[in-house]
Amino acid sequence: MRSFVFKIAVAAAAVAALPVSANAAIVIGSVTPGTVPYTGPPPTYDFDSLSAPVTGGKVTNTSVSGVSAQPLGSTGNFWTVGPTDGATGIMDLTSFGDIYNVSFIWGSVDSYNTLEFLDAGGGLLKKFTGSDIFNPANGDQTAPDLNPVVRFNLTGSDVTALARLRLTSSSNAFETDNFTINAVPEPATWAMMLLGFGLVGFGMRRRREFTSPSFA
Ligand SMILES: [Ca+2]
Ligand SMILES: [Ca+2]
Repeated sequence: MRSFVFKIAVAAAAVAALPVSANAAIVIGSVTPGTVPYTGPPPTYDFDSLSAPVTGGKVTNTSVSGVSAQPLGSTGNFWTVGPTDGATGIMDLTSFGDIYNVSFIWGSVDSYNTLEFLDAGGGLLKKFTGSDIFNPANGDQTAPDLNPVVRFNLTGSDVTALARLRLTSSSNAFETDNFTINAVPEPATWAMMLLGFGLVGFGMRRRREFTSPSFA
């Protein structure tokens, strides 16, 4: 019995030591200055050959002075949201099931750009503004720091709950391209899941042994 408790304690400590939290959270994983050409993760949606399930805003390949600018590193079409092109843009992610991270080029980051992660009922899971990405978020159209590839990491129940992204911008504009939606767990997440399955299996084996009726 002592060794059983000891094994559970060792396994629990190992789970606690892993870097991935089981708590629901959506956090900024990385903000990588933009490059020309683009060197971020392979896009799921580039608004060109890989069309995106978006409504609102405008998909265009043309920068318009005072309205929207193609993000640094973006090619072909990009997606822009703002008062002129449509101030609310929605990307539907319900076809993915679980989502472990989302990244995209956030072009000419402005303090008045807002990104919201929503669940299937429209409930807010997490909200970020341009000022969370870079300060000052002054909308510079050529500075790599203000046209970064931003990656958001999801953990816990948020992995399953995320259903759509909502982009809003109270002034022109919130420009984006090259969205990558990752539905495959990271290696560290896999390790934790496998350890979890192992613990459950171990517990079930022990319970069977302890509850077996004895007629001896
Ligand atoms: Ca594009
Ligand atoms: Ca902008």
